[in-house]
Amino acid sequence: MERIRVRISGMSCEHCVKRVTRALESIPGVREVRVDLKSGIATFEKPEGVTREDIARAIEEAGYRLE
Ligand SMILES: [Cu+2]
Repeated sequence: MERIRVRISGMSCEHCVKRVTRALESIPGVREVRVDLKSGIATFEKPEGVTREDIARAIEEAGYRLE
């Protein structure tokens, strides 16, 4: 597991934060998700096998964008 940090665009309220948090948590093995609305930054732990593409897809399916 490694802790990573990504920036997400399109979040405007706490509902967005919840949606993004759930989207990230839906990726197998991802845990300890923290999403900050003001900065748009999410941090979480992920297994080695989870790629940036997996993360981008989950975020886009929830209606947001990985920067
Ligand atoms: Cu919102």
